[in-house]
Amino acid sequence: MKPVEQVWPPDVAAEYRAKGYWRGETFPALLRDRAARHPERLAVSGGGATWSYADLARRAERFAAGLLARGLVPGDRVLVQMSNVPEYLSAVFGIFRAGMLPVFALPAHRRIELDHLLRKSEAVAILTERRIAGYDHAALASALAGEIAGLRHVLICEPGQGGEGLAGLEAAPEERELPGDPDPQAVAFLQISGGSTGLSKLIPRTHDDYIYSVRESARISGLDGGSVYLAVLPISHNFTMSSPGVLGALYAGGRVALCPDPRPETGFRRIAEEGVTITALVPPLALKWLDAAERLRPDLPTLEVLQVGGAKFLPETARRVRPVLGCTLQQVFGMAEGLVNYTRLDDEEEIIVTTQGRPISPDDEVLILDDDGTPVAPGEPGHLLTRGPYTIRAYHDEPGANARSFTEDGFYRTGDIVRRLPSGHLEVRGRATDHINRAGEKISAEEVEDHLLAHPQVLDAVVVSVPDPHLGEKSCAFILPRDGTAPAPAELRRFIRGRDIAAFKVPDEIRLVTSFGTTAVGKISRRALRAALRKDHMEEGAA
Ligand code: OOB
Repeated sequence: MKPVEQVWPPDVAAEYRAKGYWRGETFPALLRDRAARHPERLAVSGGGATWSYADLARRAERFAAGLLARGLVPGDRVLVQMSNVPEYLSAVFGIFRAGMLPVFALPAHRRIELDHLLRKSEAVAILTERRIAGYDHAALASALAGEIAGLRHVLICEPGQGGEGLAGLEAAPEERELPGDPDPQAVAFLQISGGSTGLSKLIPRTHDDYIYSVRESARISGLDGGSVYLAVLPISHNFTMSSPGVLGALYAGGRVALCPDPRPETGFRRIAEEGVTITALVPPLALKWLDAAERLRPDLPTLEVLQVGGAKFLPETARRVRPVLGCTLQQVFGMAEGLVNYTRLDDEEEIIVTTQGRPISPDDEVLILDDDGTPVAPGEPGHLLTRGPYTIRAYHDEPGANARSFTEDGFYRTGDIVRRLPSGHLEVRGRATDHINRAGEKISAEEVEDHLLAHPQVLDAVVVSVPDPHLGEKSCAFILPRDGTAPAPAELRRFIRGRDIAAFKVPDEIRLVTSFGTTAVGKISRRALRAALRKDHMEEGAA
């Protein structure tokens, strides 16, 4: 197995420790500590469960013992594909407790994505639910285990009433010796990148760096022991997990409430039932919730903060949050690779509605550069590069991508175009790389193009993002057919679905073209071609 690591230069690491950013906390120790401090306090509610901190810690230990009893060993990687169920938390903390590393997949992922993540992480086990939203994940997991030699364990959670879905996978902790706490500098888990080129990359995050971002995020978002965080977005996404998310709520000794689906009616009901104080949405969902709240006038007196992030939230919509929902908006601009920016709860309303916040840490270094790599004048837009105490220096096992995505002195090239206000707040202006941000889900144009090119009647394909009033952006595929035998768009869509990829990657719009315009393929870069086609599409829309 290839070792997973995340290494900062020794002098930089020493400085982060000296400044108190990295405190040697680890996930197993964190849960044990909270369970000792306030064992009876509620930690998780929803999906039939009401678990105290002691319950959660006990369940995590039982699951850890179950993993060891099956023959998994510390250091093993376990791919987790679960929805917003309570068992997600006991499983993930159980994997940490067993000294193993979770690899986080999204419920929307299908064979192609899972196959890639499993192979790349060399996972020995996959943990998933029998069904999520009607899809048979157990069948897919078994099929993958038949094909990938190293994948030896298929672990199926059967969520039901009372959060007993992992019962069949547990063992008595007395019978298995659980390992000691991990090295805080060791990698705790593998998160996945949005990925602008091809398939997702694996992001190794350490206990020290991630817990620093969780601790500060919880503070910035005002979490304490009385906070109730409602998890609406997919729980394994970095935003829901740690900004401050479910981990921030547990760090602060508050409670995680689970939301079974993201519809506004469900969300309003859960907020009222649980006394939710903070929740997080992507912009298209926030828009739906605002429209629904104007209609339904829900009574949400406990809700203090609505976080919105993952994609650009337009000021017109942002302005409606306070009057309509009666809470403070917090914009969040983050990335699984590290850097997270927040508007502060006491920022002026104008800053809150027009910017995407400022970094967590005084040691988040932010560079804004022009195309030639020279810093732009203050206030001008440019490419955002960053490094700091919780931003990775490398992806796992990706020499090519690492050379492209990081500068020699360790800055991560985010691919985002931003400008910085005198206050340090960033305004996201766009993106330099070719991914589509569809309602917060990142889609690599290149990845979808590769699937389209596999169709026998497709000579070439170019996928671009186009603005959409509901999703923020949607994907449009321009298809150059082979020898005049054009495939019907519906047939192409069926073909892509049949490729077993996440449904959000299927192009929203498919256009057949006889050429890619004046821009001859091969003569200009695909990036320029994508830009030209996007422009054509938008001008047509405007005409
Ligand atoms: C979050 O993480 P990822 O890794 O799914 O996506 C990161 C990318 C950013 O580079 C940027 O292009 C975009 O998503 N993005 C935003 C944004 N928040 C993220 N673009 C405009 N405005 C925003 N507020 O999406 C993520 C991770 C942690 C917290 C929040 C979001």
